[in-house]
Amino acid sequence: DLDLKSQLRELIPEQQDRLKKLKSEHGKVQLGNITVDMVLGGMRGIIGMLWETSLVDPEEGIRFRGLSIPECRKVLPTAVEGGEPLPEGLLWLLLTGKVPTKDQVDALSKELLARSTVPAHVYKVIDALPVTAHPMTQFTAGIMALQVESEFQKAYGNGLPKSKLWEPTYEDCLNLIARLPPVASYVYRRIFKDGKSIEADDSLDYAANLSHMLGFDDPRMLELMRLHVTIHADHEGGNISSHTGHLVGSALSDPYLSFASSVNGLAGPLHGLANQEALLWLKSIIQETGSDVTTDQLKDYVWKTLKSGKVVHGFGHGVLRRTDPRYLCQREFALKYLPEDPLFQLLSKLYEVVPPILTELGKVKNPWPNVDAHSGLLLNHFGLSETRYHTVLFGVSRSMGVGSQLIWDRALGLPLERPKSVTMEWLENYCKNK
Ligand code: CMX
Repeated sequence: DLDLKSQLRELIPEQQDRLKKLKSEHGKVQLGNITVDMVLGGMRGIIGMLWETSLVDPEEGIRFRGLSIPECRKVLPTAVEGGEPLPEGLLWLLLTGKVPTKDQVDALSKELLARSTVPAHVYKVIDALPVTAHPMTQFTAGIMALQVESEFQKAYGNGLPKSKLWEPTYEDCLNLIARLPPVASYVYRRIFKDGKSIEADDSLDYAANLSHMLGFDDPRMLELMRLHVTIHADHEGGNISSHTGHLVGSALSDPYLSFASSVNGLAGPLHGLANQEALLWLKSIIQETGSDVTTDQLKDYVWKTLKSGKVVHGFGHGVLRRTDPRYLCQREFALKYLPEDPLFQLLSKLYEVVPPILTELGKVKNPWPNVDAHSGLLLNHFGLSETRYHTVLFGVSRSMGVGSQLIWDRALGLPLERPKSVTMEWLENYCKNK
């Protein structure tokens, strides 16, 4: 069957039963102890959320519905033989837990294209902002403007019962995912290309069209965009953009409202904006030292960055404890397509130099590089050199993960999220009495 929604309609009742059984049979099983450190430490290590579409193992990295990135690159349908996965295939996998056929992926590509018309007022909202506004600000403003067409908000207002709310959620999420490439590329062309926007090409898949509308038609860039969207789509539930989307959605805010919140979280430099910061940092090294930088010069530069009170963007992680597989597959891509790129060669050197220095600090739990160390230089290589724009592409990709989980949140009838907070006084008193 080529229709994604009817596949979901079949899957949902069995997953609802599974959740009911889990609750009734194991509802009282303990999952660990919460310490004061965890409460003060950004809730690290607290298991507190259901997230069906993916799971991060600290050593191994992300698995989308059980499949690692190398496995996804092997089994998901591609546009080019032996090439990068089509993100539509990942979306299908995230939503159904099943690897789609090429025909199913092609049908989903067409469905997304059919849903991709952006109402004119969205562009007017973006145009009302100064052209100097950060691309992420222009992008979220565009998402908020898309919200006007929310089917969820309409259906909720008309009293649609809770058991059916997943349907307008599905409609909104697919429309949102479909409309982000034209909105994102509009922002790019407005800021950097004198506002000359480019129409979608009906013959292209989702990521290729995104690249095309940005103005990049090199087949290697199309492959890069397919890889980029696939690996940035989802990273379990606790990271800021995913968690925010899920949290806001739990108030039954519609998918546009929820996802705009995700993107605002992604715009922080410790999260998605790290890809901008990491590339600016690489470029600053070359500017200051030239591209024939020695290992000792690099060590000095890293220490200088740290001593000035900055973090080394693109390194470290809240959950991972090894090199991010999203970094590794981008490295593979670079080795295949751009081994001579000076920024890539610099990053390869930093891959040796930075981890021992971060380890020496004695406090960094993971000295290894993450996804954001690598993505910017690949885009830069093919001409998308406007670093400030890069996080927008992370945002387009993240809609697939956040959107898929939102559909399941409503299908499973997950409740309002509302963890308990306490004051310092409360903690002091509690600990005194222990
Ligand atoms: N450079 C310098 N210091 C770092 C560091 C880095 N790359 N990574 C961690 N540290 C520091 C922290 O700032 C913290 O210092 P303080 O105790 O003085 O505040 C200490 O080491 C302990 O932090 P941690 O437990 O190892 O890491 P957290 O879980 O608190 O934070 C992260 C994780 C990603 C925010 C952090 O590693 C970081 O700031 N990295 C650089 C920014 C970055 O690349 N972010 C992108 C992550 C991926 C993504 O979400 O897109």
